[in-house]
Amino acid sequence: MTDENQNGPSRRAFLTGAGAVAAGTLAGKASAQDDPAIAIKPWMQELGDGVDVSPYGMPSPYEEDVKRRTVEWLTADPVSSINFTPIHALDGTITPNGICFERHHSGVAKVDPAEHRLMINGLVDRELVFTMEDLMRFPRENHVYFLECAANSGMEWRGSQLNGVQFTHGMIHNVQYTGIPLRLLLEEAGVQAEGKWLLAEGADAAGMSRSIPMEKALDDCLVAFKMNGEALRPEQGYPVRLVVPGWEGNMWVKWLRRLEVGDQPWHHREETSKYTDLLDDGTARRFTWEMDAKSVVTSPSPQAPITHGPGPTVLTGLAWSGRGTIPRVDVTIDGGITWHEARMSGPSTPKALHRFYYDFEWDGSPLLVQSRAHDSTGYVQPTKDQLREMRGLNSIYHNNGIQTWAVDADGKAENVEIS
Ligand SMILES: Nc1nc2c(c(=O)[nH]1)N[C@H]1C(S)=C(S)[C@@H](COP(=O)(O)O)O[C@H]1N2
Ligand SMILES: [Mo]
Repeated sequence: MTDENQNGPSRRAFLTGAGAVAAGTLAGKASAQDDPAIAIKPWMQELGDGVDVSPYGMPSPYEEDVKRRTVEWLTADPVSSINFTPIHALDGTITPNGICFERHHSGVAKVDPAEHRLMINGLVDRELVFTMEDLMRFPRENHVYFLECAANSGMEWRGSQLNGVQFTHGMIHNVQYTGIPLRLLLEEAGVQAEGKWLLAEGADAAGMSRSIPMEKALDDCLVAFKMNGEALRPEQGYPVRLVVPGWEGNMWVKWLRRLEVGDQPWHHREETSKYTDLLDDGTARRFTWEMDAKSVVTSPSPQAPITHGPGPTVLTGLAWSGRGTIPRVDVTIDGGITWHEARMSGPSTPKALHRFYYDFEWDGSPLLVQSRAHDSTGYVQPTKDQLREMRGLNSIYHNNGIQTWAVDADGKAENVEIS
């Protein structure tokens, strides 16, 4: 095939329409003269690596920037810290295992699955201890769910602060879990009539624990051992973690070792001193488990500027709700003067990430980009001002306010606040 056949004007005109050519809005080059890179390249003239050079494959070295990142000043020590998913660089809805954000209270526990046990005790007919092999004999299910730390966007509560969607919204991941309905394990133990609460406890040195109401435990929680088809990563709780769909990430206990049935909540650290919201009147919101609907534009954004100049431009982002699906996302590029309904693409399943696109002709003028999610309960994502009106200025957790990116005429984007 000649260059003419691949990139010739006639084929271009066929693909994009004569009108588009006349308007000068092509997203490609007209001919080989315009782009010498079409020439033969070294990799076309030599053999590549054989199979098995990397028995467990890694991304292309050209993608090395697509990685988890932390913010040094956020925490005093990396064993009780957090990093962020590079959502600015991802597409679709599934988060690859190696770049799911991590949040640990005492580092990544090094659990030997052969020695690991899961115990059920408390108000049950039979206290039970399961090996991993025992767990594998229960019927299992597959579900895709997002996990969002309640502190996601927490640093943005009082105003725009961190310049990148990875840092403002990257305490989130969305993977397919394989796990056992928690209900089946509880039925095996026989929950007694007074058993209204469940304490889930981890096998890490922090022994992190949370109280979960029994209705939720019997509803859609999973005891999961696989993510995206392979074993959980150590960072995500290998060999077994609790999945609490739609609810704040803190409850998704990793390295799960104990489930205690009780008649009331335990009021442990993570549900008193942490993961509560101090209101202006001095009282605190507690047990705010469900993650409210939220969305964000991932590109353009500070780490994903527009580099191609004016013309056809793809705006994209993520939306989610702890209460169901996201039937609709609105997008504005003029700071909310006009809104456009985004195009949803990909599976729309409850309590999972949704992907949206808005394809537009950028005229090269500065933009104020925002997105606004509507969930299947009719709830609409609030502005940051509306949130602050309801909850005051002391909050950190549960910031689901609308995010704004200011894009300048060069396509560079910055974190700003306009409402
Ligand atoms: N055992 C244990 N479970 C835990 C934690 C922990 O430190 N120890 N951190 C919690 C918090 S605060 C969050 S947000 C999620 C993070 O899950 P991830 O590391 O898979 O992103 O795990 C939760 N489960
Ligand atoms: Mo968290």
